[in-house]
Amino acid sequence: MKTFQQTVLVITLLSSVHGYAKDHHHHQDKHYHSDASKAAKPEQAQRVIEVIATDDMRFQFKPSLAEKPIRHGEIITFEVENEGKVTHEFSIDDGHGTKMHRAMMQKNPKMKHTDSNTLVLKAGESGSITRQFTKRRAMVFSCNEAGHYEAGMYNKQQIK
Ligand SMILES: [Cu+2]
Repeated sequence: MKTFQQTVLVITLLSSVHGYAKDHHHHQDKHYHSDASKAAKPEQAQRVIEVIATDDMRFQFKPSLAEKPIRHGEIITFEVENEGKVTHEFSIDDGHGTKMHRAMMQKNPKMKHTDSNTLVLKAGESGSITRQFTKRRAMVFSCNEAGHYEAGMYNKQQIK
């Protein structure tokens, strides 16, 4: 009987630890971004890529990602300009991080971004972010304003 009670106690403890871990993970999802890139200072940047966001739901990269691919470890400043009449976002993450970010924005479209991997630009605004590409991973540059990603407002690049 004693053994049975001990077993029950152990199971109860294990399941509460598991429950805590799940809740904790869920809470973190709200601010989730992956470790695929990290914040860097503008003065550390090795080069600049200009990005233009437009209402036809496209980003234009200058130079283009195909022309000059981003390399593993590279530190890049993205100077982003919203030439459209609606708000656009420029967010850098891997596939999973981008998906989490989009799900969170669908739940709370008016959310304020404090993440260092995301710029939110109103019509005519410009801004910049500097990131280091720390993982050899498929990265996604995306706008997650409602419906924009679905309309094709993203670019992917495999970091080699
Ligand atoms: Cu957009």
